[in-house]
Amino acid sequence: MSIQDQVAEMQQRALGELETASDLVALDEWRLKYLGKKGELTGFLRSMGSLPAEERPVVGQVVNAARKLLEEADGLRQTRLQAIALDQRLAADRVDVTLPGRPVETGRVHIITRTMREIESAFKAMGFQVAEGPEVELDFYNFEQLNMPPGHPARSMHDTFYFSESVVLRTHTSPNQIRVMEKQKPPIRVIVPGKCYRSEATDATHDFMFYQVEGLAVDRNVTLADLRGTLTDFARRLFGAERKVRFRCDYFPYVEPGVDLSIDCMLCGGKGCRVCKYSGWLEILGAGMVHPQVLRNVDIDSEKYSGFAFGMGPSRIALLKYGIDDIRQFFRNDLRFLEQFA
Ligand code: 2NM
Repeated sequence: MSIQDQVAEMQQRALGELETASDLVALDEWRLKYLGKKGELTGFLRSMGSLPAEERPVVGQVVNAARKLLEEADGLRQTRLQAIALDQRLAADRVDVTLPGRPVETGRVHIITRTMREIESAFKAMGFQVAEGPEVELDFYNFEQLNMPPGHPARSMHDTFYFSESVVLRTHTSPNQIRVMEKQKPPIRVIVPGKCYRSEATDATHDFMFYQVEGLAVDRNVTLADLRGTLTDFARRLFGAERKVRFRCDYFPYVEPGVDLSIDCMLCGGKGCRVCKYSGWLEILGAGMVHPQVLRNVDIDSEKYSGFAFGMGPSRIALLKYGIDDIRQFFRNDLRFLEQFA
């Protein structure tokens, strides 16, 4: 068979195979096989060396014509296959715009955070500022400065987490009040919110981590009447303007006298129910006149100045406000519980 016939045969075969190249990878293989550097067309050009010189131009022309034809066919096929590939990709990536959207959950502020903010707003409205301090605290601030020297019986009321003999997790936010009084001289009106820790067996009303909001007012001529007025106002801002209040004696080592404040139970109107344990009253905070020794400890002249202080647990406040029966619910992160207070 002449070379011309061989080229013609190859061209037929190549065009036939091109029709069956079903994707771009197959097309690449096809191109290598026929048009590549080691492909069949190049093979013909190489074999021309063995032809008589006068035949070479003729064969060269035939081979080049075949190359041109195959390259054109390749180009067309490539365009076609690219279009098919694009169609396939578009079909695979298609977005069904008629599908319903996935619901976006809105977050909400945790009920304890909300309660803290309500307490803070009530006191801010009365001219108090907010101060925060460390949760890892020195025994010196957590106890000693608060009239509880080593061995003081009141220390055992606080089941303290110790890092060392002198470093603890604060058992209340009072140490931060001491820090405020060290830095700032009267007049002082401040509240100190934050986390506290006690190494206790937990039950429905105790957790090993809890929040506190404490407050302090120190100035000339601050009296128990100021304490009563301020905290009565607070109780009514938070629990309703019609609340009755009741102050009774209580003991805290860093105040003298110490009191606690109860309000009439807003759930039963004072008649007695599960939440107020059938007493008609709900205790919401402890308070007292800052002990003169505590003032002297921070170099405030207890002859010139006096102050009242108070402390409360937002968990207990929220518990009473919403009739919840177990404070451990607050930090279980069970959304079914937390979502109730949207
Ligand atoms: C309470 C009850 C009564 C209190 C006192 C002080 C300080 F630093 F001024 F001495 N801080 N917090 C206090 C007083 C806290 O919580 C039930």
